[in-house]
Amino acid sequence: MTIEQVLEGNVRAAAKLIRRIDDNDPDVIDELSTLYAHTRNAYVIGFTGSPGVGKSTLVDRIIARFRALGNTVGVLAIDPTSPFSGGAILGDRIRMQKHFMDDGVFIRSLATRGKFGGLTRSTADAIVVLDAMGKDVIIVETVGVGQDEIDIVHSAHTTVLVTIPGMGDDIQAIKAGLMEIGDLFVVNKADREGSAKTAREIKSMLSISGDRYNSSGWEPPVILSEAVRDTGVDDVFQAIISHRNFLSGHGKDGLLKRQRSRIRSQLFDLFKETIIDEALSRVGGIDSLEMIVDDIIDRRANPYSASIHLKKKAFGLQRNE
Ligand SMILES: Nc1nc2c(ncn2[C@@H]2O[C@H](COP(=O)(O)OP(=O)(O)OP(=O)(O)O)[C@@H](O)[C@H]2O)c(=O)[nH]1
Ligand SMILES: [Mg+2]
Repeated sequence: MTIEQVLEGNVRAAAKLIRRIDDNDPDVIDELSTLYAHTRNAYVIGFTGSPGVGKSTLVDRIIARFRALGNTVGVLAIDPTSPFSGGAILGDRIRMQKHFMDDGVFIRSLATRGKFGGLTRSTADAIVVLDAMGKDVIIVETVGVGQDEIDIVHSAHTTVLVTIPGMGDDIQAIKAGLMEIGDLFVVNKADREGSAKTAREIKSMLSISGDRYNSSGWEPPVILSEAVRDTGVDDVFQAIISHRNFLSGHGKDGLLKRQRSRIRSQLFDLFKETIIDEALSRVGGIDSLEMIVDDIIDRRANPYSASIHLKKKAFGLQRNE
């Protein structure tokens, strides 16, 4: 029943399912298994960057452009830092209000901190829901420039890194690894001083570590924008479309690779979670782990032998032993 509704694009049914994903309801796997066959590989775009750089404002503008082309859009706002879910973040963090009345746009937020890499998992699950409900384009907004964000945007076809002038920390983060995942770089708030300099810095970093791009043939553009005034947003949109075209043409291998790596990491995460759940229950749950932690603190045990011991306890003995 619910599944049919989701497939018909019913907003309340989809919202309910995403809420259950966010709440870590283990039974949601049944629905997801059925929905998966109905996913059609919607185009997934990730927007990531430090708090307040203007991601939501930019996403809001990008939504309008996809809508003008007749595409339906799903948006997931991911917020691992917030203890609130749903309404609270929607109000505070998402500046996409003007799309709330539009049937073709569906906006939800996810705040799960989950169990083991839960946020990446629940993002992948929510993408399945939005895809199955028929959205053409799915936009994922993540706050931050750390490893979590890298993992999350791993599930995107096109990743947009947003920064602003004078954010030295961002530049360092980009240098340290985020560079690898950016398909386009946006220097937003270009009305502020130093935007051209920031763009130059990013470009020069890109040219230094250009190997990856030269081999794929895609050169990540660096674009200046002023999202509040809708300036430069056409360029951002065009760059997204160019990257999409690149992936379906020239970069087809790249697209297949991304798809593979996305499915691989999703499968790996799920498998890991199943195994850990099973193993934990066999060794007496999280409480018995805590007891071992006490032993390790007191040096009555060490994490190396303890983990091997746990493994043996969970899986080591054959049934007939
Ligand atoms: N001066 C200036 N302000 C901007 C620009 N774009 C967005 N802002 C403002 O920056 C603030 C933060 O914008 P958001 O779009 O909420 O930024 P965000 O990155 O989504 O923020 P979080 O989701 O909280 O991380 C808002 O007050 C926007 O109006 C811009 O181009 N120039
Ligand atoms: Mg935001």
